[in-house]
Amino acid sequence: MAISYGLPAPCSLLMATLLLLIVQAQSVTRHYNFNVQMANVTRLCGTKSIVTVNGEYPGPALLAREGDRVVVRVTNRVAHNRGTLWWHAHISWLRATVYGAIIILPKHGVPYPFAAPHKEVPVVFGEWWKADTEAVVRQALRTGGAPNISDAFTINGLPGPLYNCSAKDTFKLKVEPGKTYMLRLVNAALNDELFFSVANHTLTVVEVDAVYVKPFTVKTLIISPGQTTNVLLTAKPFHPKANFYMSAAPYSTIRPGTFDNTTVAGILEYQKPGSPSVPSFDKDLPLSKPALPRFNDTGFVTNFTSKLRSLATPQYPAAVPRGPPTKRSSQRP
Ligand SMILES: [Cu+2]
Repeated sequence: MAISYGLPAPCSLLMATLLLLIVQAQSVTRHYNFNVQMANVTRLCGTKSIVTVNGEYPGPALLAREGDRVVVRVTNRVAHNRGTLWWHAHISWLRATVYGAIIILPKHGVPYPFAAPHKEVPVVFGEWWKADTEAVVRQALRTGGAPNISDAFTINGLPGPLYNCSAKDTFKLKVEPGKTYMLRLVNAALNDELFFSVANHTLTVVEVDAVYVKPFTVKTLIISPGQTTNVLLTAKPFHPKANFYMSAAPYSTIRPGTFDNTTVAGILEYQKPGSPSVPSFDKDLPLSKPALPRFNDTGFVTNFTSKLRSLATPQYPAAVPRGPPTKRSSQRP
């Protein structure tokens, strides 16, 4: 330690201890209050209301010293804070493993604009590399080439039975006959748009990116990385004496081999009547697999996205401009 150089030994020890104490005392907890709120801001001779933190634009800087503890208390004061969102890391490729759902229920006493589901289940899609993802991205930066594609997709962190050495890591959704479940789908994959389907069942899309949509029913849906989609899945009225794959595979218009063209599967299983607590998974039952679209089925994707409509009810109005656009709003910069 440079500062104690040349001091007698006991003194140097004392100095070191003192220094340590000072360093410890200097490692502090810093508290920040972030109020997410609307504020009027005037730029280019025009005033508009924007979302800000503490009314500041840009928002306040978070300052800390390495080793400090930072506590940020975020209070959201803007309207429409409801739905499925997700959080994730944003440094390098940490997002490959550092992510999770954010679920914001409606206020107490405010119903969904559809019949309340029996249960709600987060279903988060991800990607898994056998290699260290930091090494994957480092290599891509060094060579200037595309990063190595992932080895598997995951459902709630589990690649499922279609990959080597993975059968025990399978997401299982257990349902009761006749009940409706809301799956809160999140695509947390780094790079891939995904088709998703549950064999022999339909999915009713009710919310996309935390906004209610006019419900529509499909056998397969498409979800982009970063997107969320809530779907209702109604179980068959009687035990179907079968298990069903819930599968996801990528949509891509680029050359095969340049993206992870594998399929992740979870298993939808029915609770045996009268024995709800018994672990019911019966692997001897027949297993149905959904037919997913071809990886480059752009027609499917176009057809799916054309079905997205706002709810447009009195409670959830759609702010659609009426009449032709004014000269100003149609101006291009
Ligand atoms: Cu992000």
